[in-house]
Amino acid sequence: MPHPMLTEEDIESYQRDGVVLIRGLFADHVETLRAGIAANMAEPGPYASENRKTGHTGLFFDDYCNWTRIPEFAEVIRMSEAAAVAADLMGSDSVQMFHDHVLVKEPGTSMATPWHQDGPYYFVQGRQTVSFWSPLDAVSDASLRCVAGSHHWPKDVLPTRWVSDEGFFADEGQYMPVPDPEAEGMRIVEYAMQPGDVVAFNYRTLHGARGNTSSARRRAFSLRLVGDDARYTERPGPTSPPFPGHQMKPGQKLREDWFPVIWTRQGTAA
Ligand SMILES: O=C(O)CCC(=O)C(=O)O
Repeated sequence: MPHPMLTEEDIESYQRDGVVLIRGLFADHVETLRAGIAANMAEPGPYASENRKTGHTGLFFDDYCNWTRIPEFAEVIRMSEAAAVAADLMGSDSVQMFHDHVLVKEPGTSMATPWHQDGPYYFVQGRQTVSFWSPLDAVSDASLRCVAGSHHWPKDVLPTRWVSDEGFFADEGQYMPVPDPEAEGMRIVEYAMQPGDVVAFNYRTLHGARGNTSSARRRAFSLRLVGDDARYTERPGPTSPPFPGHQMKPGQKLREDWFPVIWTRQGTAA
C-alpha cells in the first residue's frame, strides 16, 4: 500500500514522467517554513545569491544547505511526511537527506529560472532521487515548470550559471545543449498551487520557472532527498552545492554523518 498521501497512479506518473503533484504535503508546515525562510533571508549563508541579472527588475534570492542551522527547516524535514512519501515515489527502502534550497522571487521580479536539470550540478548519481518544490505563497504563472519524461533522456543537459548563462562545466561532449521546451513542443507540466502543495521531481527532470510579475511574493522551499541507489560521482569541476572537504570517492554512498538517513522502511532512521 502506498503512503496515504499517494495513489498507485501518483507513483506510476512519477516513474514515467519524472514529475507529480502532491497536494498539501507541507500544508501543516507552511508557517514553519515561512519562518525558516525569514530567518534564512535575515541571515543568509555563504552560498546565498541575489541573482542580479543585467536588465532585470526585482529580486530573486536563493540560498541552500541551511537545514543544520535553521531549526524550522530541520523540524519540517524530520516531522513532515516528506521522507516516507519520497521512499514510495523513488521505490526505495531508505531516504537520505541531501540538502535544502530556498528560492524567493519578490514581486515584479522579471528573471526566469532557466531550464535545467539539477542532477548535473550535483555529485550524486542514481535513479532514486527526488526534489520536493513547495510554494509558501499561492502561485500560478510563477509556478515550477517540468518537462515530462526528460529524466529518461540519455544525455545530461549542460548545467549553466543562472546569471551569466555560461556553462557550469566545460563540455567535452558529455552534455546536450539546454533545449527550448516551448519552441521544441515538449510536454511541459505546471500547476496552479496553494501554499504547502508540492511538485515532486527527479534530479534529471528538466525544469525552470517564469519570473514573478505579480504583486505578491513567491517564496519556495525545495527539499532534495536520495534513495538506496544514490552514489557519489565526480563531475568535471566543483559541484553545486560544493560541500568542501567531503572526502568521498566515486561509487561511495553519501557519507551519513553529513547526509543522514532520515527514514527506513523498518522504521529505524536516526
Ligand atoms: O523556484 C524556482 O524558481 C526554481 C526551483 C528549482 O529550480 C529547484 O527547486 O530545483
